[in-house]
Amino acid sequence: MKNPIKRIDSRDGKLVMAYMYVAFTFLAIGVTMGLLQVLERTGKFEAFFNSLNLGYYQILTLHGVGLGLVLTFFFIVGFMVATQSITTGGYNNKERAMSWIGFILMLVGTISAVVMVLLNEATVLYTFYVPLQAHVIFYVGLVLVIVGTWFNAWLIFMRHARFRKENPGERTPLFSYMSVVTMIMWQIATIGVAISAIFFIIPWALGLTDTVNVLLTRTLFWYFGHPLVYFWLMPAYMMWYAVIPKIIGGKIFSDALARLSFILLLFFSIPVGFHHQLTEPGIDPFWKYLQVDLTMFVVVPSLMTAFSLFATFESRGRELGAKGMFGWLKKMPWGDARFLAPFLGMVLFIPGGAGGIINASHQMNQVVHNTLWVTGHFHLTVATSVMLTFFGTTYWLVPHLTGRVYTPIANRLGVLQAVLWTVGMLIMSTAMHWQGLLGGPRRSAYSDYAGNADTLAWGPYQIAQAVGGSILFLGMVVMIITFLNLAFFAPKGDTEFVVASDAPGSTTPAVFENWKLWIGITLALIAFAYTIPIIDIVKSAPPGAEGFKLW
Ligand code: HAS
Repeated sequence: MKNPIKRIDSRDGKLVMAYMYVAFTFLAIGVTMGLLQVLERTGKFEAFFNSLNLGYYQILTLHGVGLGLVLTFFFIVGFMVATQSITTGGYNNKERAMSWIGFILMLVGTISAVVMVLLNEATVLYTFYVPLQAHVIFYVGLVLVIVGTWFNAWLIFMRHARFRKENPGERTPLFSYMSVVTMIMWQIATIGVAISAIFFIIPWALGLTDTVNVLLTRTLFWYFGHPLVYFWLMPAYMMWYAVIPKIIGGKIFSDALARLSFILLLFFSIPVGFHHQLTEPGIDPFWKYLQVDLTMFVVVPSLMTAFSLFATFESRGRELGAKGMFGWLKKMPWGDARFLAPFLGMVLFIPGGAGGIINASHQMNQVVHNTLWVTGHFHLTVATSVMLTFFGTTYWLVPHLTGRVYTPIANRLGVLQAVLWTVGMLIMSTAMHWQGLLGGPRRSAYSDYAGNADTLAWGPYQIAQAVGGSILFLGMVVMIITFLNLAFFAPKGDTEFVVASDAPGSTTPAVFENWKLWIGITLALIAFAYTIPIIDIVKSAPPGAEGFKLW
């Protein structure tokens, strides 16, 4: 008789689906806004855009907040809750209630912020740099979203600790471990943006202070902003390490290596925010250089991940009789969208990561900073590698949660989706990189530079972006249809919750659970990279902009 499928507790399943509904609603809204942007930038739809009651930057804010913050946060939290629930044995009522409280805070915060954007009261983009000012409700909404994620972080820590207490001496589940590391990183990083919003920006938006320290708030934003990109990436790595091996019929190459790469991501993802501020005056070049160096260290766990993935594919390929370095390519389950989508994400992460290294290469950053190159970079990383991985996960996670079958039709739609997304993104992001190298600025509407002599030279690239963006829009439509099908219409039945096991005989050193050590090193690195420059920034602030008036 076949082993019965291990099922998630149905109460946890409903909780996770609540997160998924919000995530996919914002996928639809955000991608639609993206399409409007690329069309506007061609300069060919002026009459249409004049008839819309939405400005370009309002659309861009909705796109960035909706996809970069709302879709990702809801999907990531839902995914972590699901994988921890199934691998640790489920939540008790108190733990589940914590996640529901987190969900409600995140939802109320999202609605508040988005309504303000729609009212054109918060056209400040997803980075909300001052001195652009939004309605205070926008900032309060974002704080609520962050606090909601904290409730989930505490839940993840508590459940992990309970597992250790109830199973002394046993190795903790890899999924739970990776979620704990990600959430520790998140907890430490979000304190920066919370301080910036609560102590500086909100009092200023309320009129309690007349001025705000621009450099300090930007620095606090990027203290959070770089780990934000790893908050997107680490859940994708969780799937690459702990799901993909099972889908191809293999085993995790090394549990210990996966844990080590997560610990390195914890160390190095926070003390690197200055690589987003390399062109900003007011930060001593020494500290910029130091953080650029640390950025090169954060590349190492990604290289380890690449190594581990190649090893997983090659081992499985050899088991199936493959020969040579790339013989495994012939043995992979190409027709399975649960594999194809994340795999295409991995392939595009190679140029995406290389672009990141170029951005981080100190003087070379001057060539690309604030150009469309950067937009091309993050569309390859978060919008392709991460999103395709999330889509590949949706195909088995959602039917598992709703008690439905992942049908061959859903799989065919998944394959189509992965191809559309990859082709669309390749066209759009290549054109963005190229236009960036020609000096095309990022975050600019056609109307901003319509009279510029360079506009003619950029024309073909903008048309290419609109073509790519339209294909991506189709990809989004296919994804939403598949999601709705798996959530509500596919036949009732069982779909496996995919969790890979590791190779026989592999061991994991107990030191990995030494949280005091890992958190201590992380805090020391942050103190090293940030203390002196922040003191400098505060001490050298222009009169009235110290930002400490309230204290
Ligand atoms: Fe970045 C700007 C540097 C990774 C996202 N980045 C951004 C922004 C975003 C973003 C959103 O140093 C814009 C922020 C804004 O609004 O201003 N980034 C890096 C570096 C990395 C990096 C060094 N970024 C990411 C990831 C993101 C992301 C991941 C989202 C998820 N980035 C920068 C810098 C800037 C920046 C500067 C500021 C630019 C400026 O001037 O404003 C690294 O972490 C990348 C390491 C990755 C690798 C690739 C490893 C490859 C793997 C795949 C293996 C494939 C397999 C398949 C196995 C080294 C793991 C093989 C199959 C075959 C058939 C071959």
